[in-house]
Amino acid sequence: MYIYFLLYINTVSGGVKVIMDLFEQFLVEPINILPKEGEVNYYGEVMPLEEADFYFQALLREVDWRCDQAVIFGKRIETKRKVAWYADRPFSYTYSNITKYAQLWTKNLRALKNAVEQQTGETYNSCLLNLYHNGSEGMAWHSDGEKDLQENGAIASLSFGATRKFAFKHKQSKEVVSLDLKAGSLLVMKGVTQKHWLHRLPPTKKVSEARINLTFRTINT
Ligand SMILES: O=C(O)CCC(=O)C(=O)O
Ligand SMILES: [Mn+2]
Repeated sequence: MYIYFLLYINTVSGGVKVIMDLFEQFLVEPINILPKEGEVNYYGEVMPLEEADFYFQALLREVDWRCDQAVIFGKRIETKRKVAWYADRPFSYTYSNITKYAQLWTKNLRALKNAVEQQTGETYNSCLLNLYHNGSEGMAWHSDGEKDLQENGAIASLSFGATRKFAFKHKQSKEVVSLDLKAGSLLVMKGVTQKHWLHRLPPTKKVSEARINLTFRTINT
């Protein structure tokens, strides 16, 4: 697989240092981008751009996209970002205090799930999908520690569409590690990552195109 990315570390003083600048190099093994207390394995782009474009268009068209709802300080809010949830069975899943029911895999989602399972050597029974219409939509700092999720289970993140920056922040030291996620790239968070690190998709004025992200997860059943 080919990788093409920049990895930045924000020093505690706020300075940004480029620690890696790899262009189109063959990546035999994924690399763990976290310096400590967790594992975030970056696989780079795992499919050709034409295939990533095909899935972006297909998912845009066929997924049952809905506004996300969350209850924050007792108030129900709706996000501009759209979400969907697909799984092996119509599991219920509680996320931001709202219970949702999964739909069954489409042919394309099942193909992507199988490919990601092969690539990562893990299995997943569900997928949370996010559609960001442009750079004004993002996701705030959080960790994926909902009680319905398998503890320390692998979460595989596959991206399509616009390139967006994705960042991790250590809960104690506040150290930040970030990278650009391009169309067709795969990243896997596992082990104690969610205990020690937050992650976010920062909003940006620089991006006007849409992005779709799929996170394959294992829900306790
Ligand atoms: O859009 C992304 O890359 C990440 C989404 C995410 O963190 C989540 O759905 O929990
Ligand atoms: Mn997340």
